[in-house]
Amino acid sequence: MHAHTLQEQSLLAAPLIVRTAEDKKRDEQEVVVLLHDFSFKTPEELLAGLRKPSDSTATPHDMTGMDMTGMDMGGMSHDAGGSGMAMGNASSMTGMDMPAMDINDIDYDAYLANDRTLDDPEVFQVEKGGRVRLRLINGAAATAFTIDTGKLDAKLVAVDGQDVQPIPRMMFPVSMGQRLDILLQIPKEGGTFPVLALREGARERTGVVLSTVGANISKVAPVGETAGPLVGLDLEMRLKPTSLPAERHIDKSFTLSLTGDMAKYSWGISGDPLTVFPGDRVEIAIRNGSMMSHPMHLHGHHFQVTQIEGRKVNGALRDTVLIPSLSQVSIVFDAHNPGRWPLHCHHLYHMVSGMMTYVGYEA
Ligand SMILES: [Cu+2]
Repeated sequence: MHAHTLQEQSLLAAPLIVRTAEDKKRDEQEVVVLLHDFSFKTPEELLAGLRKPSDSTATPHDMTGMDMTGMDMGGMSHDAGGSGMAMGNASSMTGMDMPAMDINDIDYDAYLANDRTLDDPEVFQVEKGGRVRLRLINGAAATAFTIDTGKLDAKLVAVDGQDVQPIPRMMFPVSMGQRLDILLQIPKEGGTFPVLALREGARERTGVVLSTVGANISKVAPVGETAGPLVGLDLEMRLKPTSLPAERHIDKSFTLSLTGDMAKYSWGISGDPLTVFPGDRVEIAIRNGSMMSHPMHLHGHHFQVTQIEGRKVNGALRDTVLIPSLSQVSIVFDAHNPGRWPLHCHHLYHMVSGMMTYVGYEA
Protein backbone atom coordinates (compact mmCIF):
# COMPACT_ATOMS: atom_id res chain seq x y z
CA MET A 1 0.00 0.00 0.00
CA HIS A 2 1.29 3.41 -0.86
CA ALA A 3 0.48 7.03 -1.54
CA HIS A 4 -0.68 7.52 -5.10
CA THR A 5 1.01 10.90 -5.41
CA LEU A 6 4.56 12.23 -5.28
CA GLN A 7 4.59 11.32 -1.56
CA GLU A 8 5.27 7.76 -2.65
CA GLN A 9 8.83 8.94 -3.32
CA SER A 10 9.11 10.00 0.32
CA LEU A 11 8.71 6.37 1.41
CA LEU A 12 5.00 6.63 2.19
CA ALA A 13 4.59 2.93 1.46
CA ALA A 14 4.30 -0.27 3.46
CA PRO A 15 3.74 -3.98 2.86
CA LEU A 16 0.18 -5.24 3.18
CA ILE A 17 0.16 -9.03 3.23
CA VAL A 18 -3.07 -11.01 2.99
CA ARG A 19 -2.60 -14.50 4.38
CA THR A 20 -4.93 -17.36 3.57
CA ALA A 21 -5.56 -20.22 6.00
CA GLU A 22 -3.31 -22.32 3.76
CA ASP A 23 -0.56 -19.74 3.99
CA LYS A 24 -0.65 -19.97 7.78
CA LYS A 25 -0.51 -23.78 7.79
CA ARG A 26 2.60 -23.97 5.66
CA ASP A 27 5.88 -24.77 7.30
CA GLU A 28 7.64 -21.69 5.98
CA GLN A 29 9.24 -18.65 7.47
CA GLU A 30 7.96 -15.49 5.87
CA VAL A 31 10.45 -12.76 5.02
CA VAL A 32 8.94 -9.55 3.67
CA VAL A 33 11.19 -7.23 1.70
CA LEU A 34 10.05 -3.81 0.47
CA LEU A 35 12.39 -2.24 -2.07
CA HIS A 36 12.64 1.48 -2.57
CA ASP A 37 14.72 4.19 -4.20
CA PHE A 38 15.76 7.13 -2.06
CA SER A 39 16.81 10.70 -2.82
CA PHE A 40 17.77 13.58 -0.57
CA LYS A 41 15.91 15.82 -3.01
CA THR A 42 12.20 16.28 -2.64
CA PRO A 43 9.99 14.55 -5.20
CA GLU A 44 9.03 17.98 -6.52
CA GLU A 45 12.70 18.81 -7.15
CA LEU A 46 13.23 15.46 -8.86
CA LEU A 47 10.24 16.06 -11.11
CA ALA A 48 11.37 19.60 -11.91
CA GLY A 49 14.78 18.17 -12.83
CA LEU A 50 13.19 15.71 -15.23
CA ARG A 51 11.26 18.48 -16.93
CA LYS A 52 14.44 20.49 -17.41
CA PRO A 53 16.90 18.49 -19.55
CA SER A 54 19.84 20.70 -18.58
CA ASP A 55 19.65 19.57 -14.96
CA SER A 56 22.68 17.44 -14.35
CA THR A 57 21.46 15.20 -11.56
CA ALA A 58 18.12 14.07 -12.88
CA THR A 59 18.58 13.84 -16.58
CA PRO A 60 15.86 12.81 -18.95
CA HIS A 61 17.41 11.32 -22.01
CA ASP A 62 15.09 9.41 -24.16
CA MET A 63 12.51 10.44 -26.62
CA THR A 64 9.67 8.83 -28.32
CA GLY A 65 7.55 9.01 -31.38
CA MET A 66 10.78 8.58 -33.32
CA ASP A 67 10.90 12.29 -33.92
CA MET A 68 14.17 13.68 -32.77
CA THR A 69 14.13 16.87 -34.76
CA GLY A 70 14.75 19.86 -32.62
CA MET A 71 16.27 17.81 -29.82
CA ASP A 72 19.46 19.21 -28.42
CA MET A 73 21.46 16.03 -28.30
CA GLY A 74 24.44 17.74 -26.74
CA GLY A 75 22.42 18.43 -23.66
CA MET A 76 21.38 14.84 -23.19
CA SER A 77 23.78 12.98 -20.98
CA HIS A 78 23.48 9.43 -19.79
CA ASP A 79 23.93 8.14 -16.32
CA ALA A 80 26.63 5.57 -15.74
CA GLY A 81 25.42 2.20 -16.81
CA GLY A 82 22.50 3.74 -18.65
CA SER A 83 21.26 2.79 -22.02
CA GLY A 84 24.60 3.17 -23.74
CA MET A 85 25.75 -0.25 -22.69
CA ALA A 86 22.47 -1.88 -22.64
CA MET A 87 20.48 -1.92 -25.80
CA GLY A 88 23.04 -2.44 -28.49
CA ASN A 89 22.38 0.92 -30.05
CA ALA A 90 24.82 3.04 -28.16
CA SER A 91 25.67 4.95 -31.28
CA SER A 92 22.20 6.34 -31.47
CA MET A 93 22.76 9.06 -28.94
CA THR A 94 25.17 10.71 -31.28
CA GLY A 95 24.03 9.12 -34.50
CA MET A 96 20.49 10.54 -34.78
CA ASP A 97 19.55 7.51 -36.89
CA MET A 98 17.69 5.69 -34.18
CA PRO A 99 16.46 6.88 -30.80
CA ALA A 100 18.20 5.38 -27.81
CA MET A 101 16.22 3.30 -25.40
CA ASP A 102 16.39 4.57 -21.91
CA ILE A 103 16.51 2.71 -18.64
CA ASN A 104 16.78 4.95 -15.63
CA ASP A 105 15.39 8.47 -15.38
CA ILE A 106 16.85 9.20 -11.98
CA ASP A 107 20.12 8.41 -10.25
CA TYR A 108 19.12 8.02 -6.64
CA ASP A 109 21.21 8.62 -3.55
CA ALA A 110 20.42 5.14 -2.22
CA TYR A 111 18.52 1.96 -2.96
CA LEU A 112 16.72 0.50 0.03
CA ALA A 113 15.48 -2.87 1.20
CA ASN A 114 13.21 -2.42 4.23
CA ASP A 115 14.49 1.15 4.52
CA ARG A 116 18.15 0.09 4.79
CA THR A 117 21.15 -0.03 2.48
CA LEU A 118 23.68 -2.85 2.18
CA ASP A 119 25.99 -0.88 4.49
CA ASP A 120 23.66 -1.90 7.32
CA PRO A 121 21.19 -4.42 5.92
CA GLU A 122 18.36 -6.13 7.75
CA VAL A 123 19.50 -9.58 8.84
CA PHE A 124 16.82 -12.26 9.16
CA GLN A 125 17.62 -15.24 11.33
CA VAL A 126 16.64 -18.42 9.51
CA GLU A 127 16.78 -22.12 10.40
CA LYS A 128 19.24 -24.64 9.05
CA GLY A 129 17.37 -26.73 6.50
CA GLY A 130 14.38 -24.39 6.80
CA ARG A 131 12.11 -23.04 4.11
CA VAL A 132 11.68 -19.34 3.58
CA ARG A 133 8.95 -17.57 1.63
CA LEU A 134 10.38 -14.32 0.42
CA ARG A 135 7.59 -11.82 -0.19
CA LEU A 136 9.25 -9.23 -2.28
CA ILE A 137 7.67 -5.92 -3.20
CA ASN A 138 9.17 -3.42 -5.60
CA GLY A 139 7.94 -0.21 -4.01
CA ALA A 140 10.52 1.92 -5.81
CA ALA A 141 9.26 5.03 -7.55
CA ALA A 142 11.36 4.73 -10.69
CA THR A 143 13.72 1.75 -10.43
CA ALA A 144 13.38 -1.83 -11.68
CA PHE A 145 15.49 -4.55 -10.08
CA THR A 146 16.58 -8.13 -10.65
CA ILE A 147 16.50 -10.33 -7.55
CA ASP A 148 19.62 -12.44 -7.10
CA THR A 149 19.22 -15.22 -4.54
CA GLY A 150 22.89 -16.21 -4.87
CA LYS A 151 23.63 -19.81 -4.06
CA LEU A 152 20.24 -20.50 -2.52
CA ASP A 153 17.90 -22.96 -4.17
CA ALA A 154 14.99 -20.71 -5.19
CA LYS A 155 11.71 -20.97 -7.02
CA LEU A 156 9.18 -18.36 -7.97
CA VAL A 157 5.70 -19.38 -6.82
CA ALA A 158 3.55 -16.23 -7.10
CA VAL A 159 3.49 -12.87 -8.87
CA ASP A 160 1.42 -9.93 -7.63
CA GLY A 161 -0.08 -12.21 -4.98
CA GLN A 162 -1.34 -14.76 -7.52
CA ASP A 163 0.10 -18.28 -7.66
CA VAL A 164 2.09 -19.36 -10.70
CA GLN A 165 3.46 -22.76 -11.62
CA PRO A 166 6.83 -22.82 -9.85
CA ILE A 167 9.82 -21.59 -11.81
CA PRO A 168 13.21 -22.55 -10.46
CA ARG A 169 16.03 -20.11 -11.11
CA MET A 170 18.13 -17.63 -9.24
CA MET A 171 17.51 -14.32 -10.94
CA PHE A 172 14.04 -12.79 -11.03
CA PRO A 173 13.22 -9.42 -12.62
CA VAL A 174 10.74 -7.18 -10.80
CA SER A 175 9.42 -3.84 -12.10
CA MET A 176 7.94 -1.04 -10.07
CA GLY A 177 4.64 -2.08 -8.49
CA GLN A 178 5.23 -5.80 -9.04
CA ARG A 179 5.53 -8.39 -6.28
CA LEU A 180 7.23 -11.78 -6.23
CA ASP A 181 6.86 -14.70 -3.84
CA ILE A 182 10.02 -16.77 -3.91
CA LEU A 183 10.56 -20.00 -1.97
CA LEU A 184 14.07 -20.47 -0.69
CA GLN A 185 15.58 -23.65 0.73
CA ILE A 186 18.17 -22.98 3.43
CA PRO A 187 20.91 -25.66 3.31
CA LYS A 188 21.18 -28.09 6.26
CA GLU A 189 24.68 -26.91 7.04
CA GLY A 190 23.41 -23.34 7.43
CA GLY A 191 25.38 -20.21 6.63
CA THR A 192 24.77 -16.65 5.61
CA PHE A 193 22.89 -15.83 2.42
CA PRO A 194 22.51 -12.35 0.94
CA VAL A 195 19.41 -11.82 -1.19
CA LEU A 196 20.22 -8.94 -3.50
CA ALA A 197 18.19 -6.57 -5.67
CA LEU A 198 20.30 -5.36 -8.59
CA ARG A 199 19.41 -2.00 -10.09
CA GLU A 200 18.53 -2.34 -13.76
CA GLY A 201 21.35 -1.37 -16.09
CA ALA A 202 23.56 -0.07 -13.30
CA ARG A 203 25.91 -1.37 -10.63
CA GLU A 204 24.02 -0.27 -7.51
CA ARG A 205 22.27 -2.91 -5.46
CA THR A 206 20.43 -3.38 -2.22
CA GLY A 207 19.14 -6.35 -0.27
CA VAL A 208 18.79 -8.27 2.96
CA VAL A 209 20.77 -11.07 4.56
CA LEU A 210 19.43 -14.46 5.70
CA SER A 211 21.62 -16.05 8.32
CA THR A 212 21.53 -19.15 10.53
CA VAL A 213 22.62 -18.88 14.16
CA GLY A 214 26.34 -18.42 14.58
CA ALA A 215 27.13 -17.88 10.91
CA ASN A 216 29.61 -15.19 10.01
CA ILE A 217 27.96 -12.30 8.25
CA SER A 218 30.25 -10.77 5.70
CA LYS A 219 29.61 -7.43 4.13
CA VAL A 220 28.19 -7.02 0.64
CA ALA A 221 29.15 -3.79 -1.13
CA PRO A 222 26.26 -1.54 -2.20
CA VAL A 223 27.87 -1.23 -5.63
CA GLY A 224 28.61 -4.38 -7.60
CA GLU A 225 31.14 -5.06 -10.33
CA THR A 226 28.69 -5.40 -13.18
CA ALA A 227 25.47 -3.68 -14.12
CA GLY A 228 22.18 -5.33 -13.20
CA PRO A 229 20.42 -7.07 -16.11
CA LEU A 230 17.82 -5.38 -18.27
CA VAL A 231 14.32 -6.15 -17.13
CA GLY A 232 12.35 -7.58 -20.04
CA LEU A 233 9.71 -10.21 -20.75
CA ASP A 234 11.76 -13.44 -20.67
CA LEU A 235 10.33 -14.50 -17.34
CA GLU A 236 6.82 -13.23 -18.22
CA MET A 237 6.82 -15.55 -21.27
CA ARG A 238 7.35 -18.55 -19.01
CA LEU A 239 4.78 -17.73 -16.34
CA LYS A 240 1.66 -19.87 -16.13
CA PRO A 241 -1.13 -19.58 -13.57
CA THR A 242 -1.95 -22.54 -11.33
CA SER A 243 -5.62 -22.25 -12.27
CA LEU A 244 -6.97 -20.88 -15.52
CA PRO A 245 -9.91 -18.53 -15.83
CA ALA A 246 -12.91 -20.24 -17.47
CA GLU A 247 -12.81 -19.93 -21.26
CA ARG A 248 -15.30 -17.60 -22.87
CA HIS A 249 -15.54 -15.04 -25.63
CA ILE A 250 -14.20 -11.51 -25.34
CA ASP A 251 -16.93 -8.88 -25.05
CA LYS A 252 -14.82 -5.77 -25.45
CA SER A 253 -11.44 -5.19 -27.07
CA PHE A 254 -9.36 -2.07 -26.76
CA THR A 255 -5.98 -0.99 -28.08
CA LEU A 256 -3.91 1.53 -26.19
CA SER A 257 -0.68 3.25 -27.21
CA LEU A 258 1.84 4.42 -24.68
CA THR A 259 3.43 7.65 -25.80
CA GLY A 260 6.04 10.01 -24.51
CA ASP A 261 7.72 13.27 -25.31
CA MET A 262 11.00 13.26 -23.48
CA ALA A 263 11.84 16.85 -24.32
CA LYS A 264 8.76 18.02 -22.43
CA TYR A 265 8.84 15.03 -20.11
CA SER A 266 5.22 14.39 -20.92
CA TRP A 267 3.80 10.88 -21.11
CA GLY A 268 0.46 9.60 -22.25
CA ILE A 269 -1.91 6.80 -23.09
CA SER A 270 -3.96 7.12 -26.26
CA GLY A 271 -6.90 5.02 -27.41
CA ASP A 272 -10.65 4.78 -27.06
CA PRO A 273 -12.19 5.36 -23.62
CA LEU A 274 -12.15 2.15 -21.60
CA THR A 275 -15.85 1.80 -20.90
CA VAL A 276 -17.11 -1.63 -19.85
CA PHE A 277 -20.28 -3.22 -18.57
CA PRO A 278 -20.38 -5.38 -15.46
CA GLY A 279 -19.78 -8.98 -16.49
CA ASP A 280 -17.82 -8.13 -19.65
CA ARG A 281 -14.68 -10.01 -20.47
CA VAL A 282 -12.33 -7.25 -21.56
CA GLU A 283 -9.16 -7.41 -23.62
CA ILE A 284 -6.70 -4.55 -23.77
CA ALA A 285 -3.75 -4.63 -26.18
CA ILE A 286 -1.08 -2.21 -25.00
CA ARG A 287 1.57 -1.01 -27.44
CA ASN A 288 4.54 0.89 -26.18
CA GLY A 289 5.80 3.26 -28.85
CA SER A 290 8.06 5.10 -26.44
CA MET A 291 11.71 4.65 -25.65
CA MET A 292 11.23 3.61 -22.04
CA SER A 293 9.69 0.55 -20.43
CA HIS A 294 6.42 1.00 -18.58
CA PRO A 295 5.11 -1.33 -15.86
CA MET A 296 1.35 -0.92 -16.39
CA HIS A 297 -0.83 -1.40 -13.35
CA LEU A 298 -4.61 -1.87 -13.28
CA HIS A 299 -6.49 -1.14 -10.08
CA GLY A 300 -9.40 -3.22 -8.83
CA HIS A 301 -8.77 -6.35 -10.92
CA HIS A 302 -6.32 -9.07 -11.70
CA PHE A 303 -5.83 -9.66 -15.40
CA GLN A 304 -4.31 -12.51 -17.36
CA VAL A 305 -1.39 -11.84 -19.70
CA THR A 306 -2.61 -13.35 -22.98
CA GLN A 307 -0.23 -12.06 -25.65
CA ILE A 308 3.40 -11.00 -25.64
CA GLU A 309 4.89 -9.50 -28.81
CA GLY A 310 2.08 -10.95 -30.88
CA ARG A 311 2.51 -14.44 -29.48
CA LYS A 312 -0.42 -15.97 -27.61
CA VAL A 313 0.41 -17.07 -24.09
CA ASN A 314 -1.56 -18.56 -21.25
CA GLY A 315 0.21 -16.19 -18.95
CA ALA A 316 0.17 -15.19 -15.33
CA LEU A 317 -2.73 -13.63 -13.50
CA ARG A 318 -1.42 -10.37 -12.11
CA ASP A 319 -2.09 -6.66 -11.77
CA THR A 320 1.12 -5.11 -13.11
CA VAL A 321 2.82 -6.10 -16.35
CA LEU A 322 5.91 -4.60 -17.92
CA ILE A 323 5.63 -3.30 -21.48
CA PRO A 324 9.22 -2.78 -22.63
CA SER A 325 10.09 -0.09 -25.13
CA LEU A 326 8.57 -0.80 -28.57
CA SER A 327 6.83 -3.93 -27.24
CA GLN A 328 3.25 -5.09 -27.13
CA VAL A 329 1.37 -7.04 -24.48
CA SER A 330 -2.32 -7.99 -24.25
CA ILE A 331 -4.22 -8.49 -21.04
CA VAL A 332 -7.69 -9.92 -20.37
CA PHE A 333 -9.84 -9.43 -17.30
CA ASP A 334 -13.42 -9.92 -16.19
CA ALA A 335 -15.23 -6.72 -15.27
CA HIS A 336 -16.59 -7.82 -11.93
CA ASN A 337 -15.77 -4.81 -9.77
CA PRO A 338 -17.77 -1.72 -10.75
CA GLY A 339 -16.02 1.58 -10.22
CA ARG A 340 -13.62 3.94 -11.92
CA TRP A 341 -10.26 2.25 -11.83
CA PRO A 342 -6.89 3.76 -12.71
CA LEU A 343 -4.75 2.04 -15.33
CA HIS A 344 -1.32 3.64 -15.22
CA CYS A 345 2.42 3.32 -15.47
CA HIS A 346 3.92 2.46 -12.10
CA HIS A 347 6.92 4.69 -12.78
CA LEU A 348 5.87 7.52 -10.48
CA TYR A 349 7.14 10.35 -12.69
CA HIS A 350 5.56 8.88 -15.82
CA MET A 351 2.28 8.55 -13.95
CA VAL A 352 2.24 12.12 -12.66
CA SER A 353 3.33 13.35 -16.12
CA GLY A 354 0.29 11.90 -17.86
CA MET A 355 0.64 8.14 -18.22
CA MET A 356 -2.65 7.38 -16.54
CA THR A 357 -6.11 6.44 -17.77
CA TYR A 358 -9.21 4.85 -16.25
CA VAL A 359 -11.40 1.82 -16.75
CA GLY A 360 -14.98 3.01 -16.21
CA TYR A 361 -18.11 0.93 -15.72
CA GLU A 362 -21.44 1.74 -17.23
CA ALA A 363 -24.48 0.42 -15.40
CU1 LIG B 1 6.34 4.51 -17.55
